Amino acid sequence: MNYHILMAAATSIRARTGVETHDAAVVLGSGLGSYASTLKDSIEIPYSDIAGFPITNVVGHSGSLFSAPVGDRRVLMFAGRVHAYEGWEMDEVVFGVRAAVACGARRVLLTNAAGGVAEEFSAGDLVIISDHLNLTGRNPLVGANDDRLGPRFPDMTNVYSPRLRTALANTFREVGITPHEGVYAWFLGPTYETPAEVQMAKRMGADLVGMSTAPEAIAIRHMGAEVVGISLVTNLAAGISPVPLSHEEVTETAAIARSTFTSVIDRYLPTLVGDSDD
Ligand code: 8IG
Repeated sequence: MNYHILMAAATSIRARTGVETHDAAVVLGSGLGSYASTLKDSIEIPYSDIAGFPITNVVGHSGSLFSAPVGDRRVLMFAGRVHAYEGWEMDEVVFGVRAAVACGARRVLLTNAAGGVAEEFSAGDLVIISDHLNLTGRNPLVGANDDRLGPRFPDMTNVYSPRLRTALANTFREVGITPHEGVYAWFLGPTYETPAEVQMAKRMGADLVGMSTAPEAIAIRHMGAEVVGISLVTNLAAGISPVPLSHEEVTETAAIARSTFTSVIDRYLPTLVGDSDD
């Protein structure tokens, strides 16, 4: 990671927003990016205006960073993320969240669309990520460690903050939905898994399968900020589902789940920015 490019990105974000410190950040997953446009008094910065930022081009992934007030605090929201399966290097995949932490974000909510592996999950469920399995053999911290960002060998015991997960489960109950939790297995993609791979992941402890989130969680924890994650189960994983998987199914389910997702995020943002505790 080039430290100076990262600091230049943080400087661009500060300059474009006129906000010295953002308290938290949210990454919006596939089909969930439209949440950003519901933010009041937000400032939109196209990724192309941020120094060093990797630019997206995939259908269903727009590419802007939003800055918005939440009470007396500020949140950064990413509508569109870059994935390893598009050919981006690990440093590029985690660039945005690292820039957010460099802007002061102490807590980051990572959201994604994922395949459901656990028997109890149905398409449309929102699931709190309890932990992850990195099945890709890739890691954003490979290479020389920059001690200004974090330690060489970061502890991964509680990647997904127990405190933030408990608060998120309470938010789920408040909006009337079951607070499911699950382990997210990160696959490289872009193929969905074979049924045998889904069974492998399940036996290894996976409840969800997806192509994002874990590298960002690693990079954020490396920098010492807190992480919390939500998966929207947009499809049952291959072999769990009786029908073949399609990107259309994913976008349709995301559209149906959008209002519940919106209620959860609306209610959770004050906790995320730390309005209630510090
Ligand atoms: I949406 O079934 C979505 N993303 N790896 N497997 C993987 N990623 C996904 C899936 C899935 N569904």
